[in-house]
Amino acid sequence: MSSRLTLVIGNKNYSSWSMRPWVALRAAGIDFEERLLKFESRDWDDHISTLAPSGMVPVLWEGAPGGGFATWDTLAIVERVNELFPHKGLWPVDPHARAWARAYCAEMHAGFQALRAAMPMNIHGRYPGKGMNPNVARDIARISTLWTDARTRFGGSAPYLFGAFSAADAYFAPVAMRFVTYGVVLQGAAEQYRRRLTESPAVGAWSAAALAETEFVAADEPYATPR
Ligand SMILES: N[C@@H](CCC(=O)N[C@@H](CS)C(=O)NCC(=O)O)C(=O)O
Repeated sequence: MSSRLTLVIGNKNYSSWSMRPWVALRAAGIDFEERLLKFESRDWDDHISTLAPSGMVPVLWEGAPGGGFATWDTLAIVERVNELFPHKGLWPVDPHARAWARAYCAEMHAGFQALRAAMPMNIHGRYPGKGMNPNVARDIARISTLWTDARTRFGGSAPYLFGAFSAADAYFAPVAMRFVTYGVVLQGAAEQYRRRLTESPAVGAWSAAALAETEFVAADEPYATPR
């Protein structure tokens, strides 16, 4: 693979979908450029149609952004990166762990709508107690079960869901950040894993950059005092 990679992303404070492949690439040690299009900006309006076939971020470009080869949608990006770099450990080596890791990503990709709607990712924000309702509590319980089951069955003495850091960890990183923002505390192995995930180098690098951002996007700030 010779073409350089560029990941088109949104604001690091808010864009949970952008965070997933960025963290997966970074944790795997794969070189890439980033092109950050801020939400509700002139840059977004001017370039989104060229840089993002679906009108949404993230998008992975091989070669020139806007002119090379595009893969959009996080699951497709993870699979494309895995094909380009099959030895970088995007998916676990063990076939059963790999099957579960894919199921975990698919469940995250398609599900947890209540949590995603009521507790949008906002790495800057601190809103303990906000957004909780019975459907959100059900989503959180399911996530806690998923994390505990993977750690128990496949984690071994290594720190992450399926041992070494995989796409499944990247997929749940925005959820872990939401738990910090909204003061959600899990129990036992799930809480330990949440802490390890938020402290992992790739998640830490994304979060530090998110904290350095100053933009306020009202659509992503349901609990802020209006400015
Ligand atoms: N299923 C898509 C979801 C992408 C998505 O919803 N991206 C949001 C940002 S996190 C976006 O681009 N929103 C802009 C818009 O809808 O105009 C994926 O997995 O990549």
